[in-house]
Amino acid sequence: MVEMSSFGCYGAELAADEGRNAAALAACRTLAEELTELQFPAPRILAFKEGSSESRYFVSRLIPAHKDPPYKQEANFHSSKHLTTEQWTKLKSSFVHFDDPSFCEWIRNLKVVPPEKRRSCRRWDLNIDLLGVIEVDDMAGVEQRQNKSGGGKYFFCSGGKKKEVKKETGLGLSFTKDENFGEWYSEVVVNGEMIEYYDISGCYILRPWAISIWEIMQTFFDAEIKKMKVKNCYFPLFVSPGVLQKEKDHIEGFAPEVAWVTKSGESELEVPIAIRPTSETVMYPYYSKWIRGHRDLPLKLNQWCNVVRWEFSNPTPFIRSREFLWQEGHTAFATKEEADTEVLQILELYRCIYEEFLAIPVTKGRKSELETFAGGLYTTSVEAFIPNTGRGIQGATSHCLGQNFAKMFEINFENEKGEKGMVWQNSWAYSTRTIGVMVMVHGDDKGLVLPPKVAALQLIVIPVPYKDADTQGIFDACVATVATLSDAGIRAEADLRDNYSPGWKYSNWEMKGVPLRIEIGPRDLANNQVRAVRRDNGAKTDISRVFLVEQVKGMLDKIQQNLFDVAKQKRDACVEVLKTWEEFVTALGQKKLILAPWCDEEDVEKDVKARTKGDMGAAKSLCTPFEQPELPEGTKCFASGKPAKKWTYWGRSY
Ligand code: 87F
Repeated sequence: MVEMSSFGCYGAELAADEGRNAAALAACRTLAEELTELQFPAPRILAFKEGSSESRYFVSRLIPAHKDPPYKQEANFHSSKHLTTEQWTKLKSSFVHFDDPSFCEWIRNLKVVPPEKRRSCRRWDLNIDLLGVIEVDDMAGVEQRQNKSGGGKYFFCSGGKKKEVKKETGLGLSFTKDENFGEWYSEVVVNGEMIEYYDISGCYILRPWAISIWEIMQTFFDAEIKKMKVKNCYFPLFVSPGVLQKEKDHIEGFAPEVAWVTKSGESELEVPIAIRPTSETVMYPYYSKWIRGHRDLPLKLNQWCNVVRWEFSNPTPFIRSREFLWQEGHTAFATKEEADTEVLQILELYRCIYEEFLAIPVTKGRKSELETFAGGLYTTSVEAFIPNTGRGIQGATSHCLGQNFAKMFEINFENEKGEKGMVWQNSWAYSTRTIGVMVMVHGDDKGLVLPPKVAALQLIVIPVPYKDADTQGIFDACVATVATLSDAGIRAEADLRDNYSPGWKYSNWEMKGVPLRIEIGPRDLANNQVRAVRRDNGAKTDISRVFLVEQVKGMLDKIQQNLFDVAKQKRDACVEVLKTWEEFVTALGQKKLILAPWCDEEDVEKDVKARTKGDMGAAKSLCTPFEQPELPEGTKCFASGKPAKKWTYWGRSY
């Protein structure tokens, strides 16, 4: 049989009636063809090798999309908006399941190009697309169709349909941010080496380039909360069902997202155990045990950990993944005042992470009743906005839980006077979502754009030796430049690889978003200078090596500031202040971030959601900003016509 170990594990899931793996593979390929032709989320497959990341990427991208019914695909993939009715009809009619035997038909017609033949031809000359590469030990299965036998690498091709050919180097993006934001994002996070797709939908490998950003934010935040006397701890990943369900309000709406372990090896667990989606119910039984008297308060704990939420809507790296990293802070106080104060202190740290580290403007505010964490008293958040999609995104939350959990978990204490009381609690978190927001806001058609404050590498030095140049002298200058900058605390490295051209290196580091590039060529060497090129705006400056450190520091600060300014300008340009329902509907259609006067009634928000329901998702309140514009007497709610109580941000959101 044809061995296709890269698909072996998907085989079961994708199996068709005949020739399980072959059919599954064929199904994948047919679908890839159809979907990519219609600009669907499947990447354009040139080739994938056994067990390669490409094959995993392909399957992990394709499976979730393919299993969605057409209306859902339509909603989830922006590109589908551009399809004509005809294309839609074609797509819908071609929407067949993997277990449809019609796929088997296709593999029979598939052109199998054996290794010898392929070596002698140039793929693009033949105008064929290479759909896959499989290693085979025994060609019995293929023999029937090709009358050919033998092992080796076989190439599956489909004819015709010429698409744009990407350079063999793998550099460059095939989608632009404006034309196809969703595909652009997926490509940027992979090509920028932030993530790798994984074969479990909604789970992603976070590569060092992403983790280094996370660590920089973590170092800042961890030091700040320690100043506030918060201590780190670690609670187990697993939750027993009884404890998880103790706070009913809290878990009710979330229950479908809780993942459970039901087996060990082949035997069923007597009692299944949940994987933490958040740790209130994990931690609070112990708060009850540890808090006895007022001297045990405040209790301020934080943990850096992963959580699992089995989401069903369109997964997106960093933004909506089934497992993510976060910090969760859980604090308990004797008084509400202390809790209130802390909610805002933490919110300010979140603003700082977004605005000062990630260079992303955010709005601080309070969530509506409908959006408040069930089981809590009130929720505050920092809200960001993605201009390209016209969607708001909750950046981080800081909740005052009031005494609800204290009641459930009996977290009581005795005050100085010997009176019994219940604690006041807060919980707060930010997650790896921050990184996704950063990519979406700053990235461009060349790839990632990292703000200097969070970039693992702030500066890359690239030697540019010409034919007869003093190559050694140039390399030495690069090494010396890195040493000088590193000594001054700048995160710098030289790219001295000799198997890549300077041009290739430029593109590579642009893709990875390094804020500043320094080029050193013969002319620079002669003039004791370097050439600096900014990633954010491409500006080039010659810098004397005498003033290197000051100049570079100045430039990095400017880049950081400019990224924030540009992002703020773009966001502000999307804000629409309006007062009527008609204006609201129009603005929503124009992907605006809406600021409108609202009566602040839960039923009215529900009504807004119901009235705006559609393929793109309903509109909802994002937050009521703490900074309120003046609300003139007699102003009416945009949605209900009742007297307005406050200005609130509205929009579609992630
Ligand atoms: C999903 C499944 C189960 C969100 C969930 O925001 C439970 C939950 O409780 C859940 N998704 N939430 C709300 C989390 C609230 C809160 N927890 C601590 C935070 C900050 C940190």
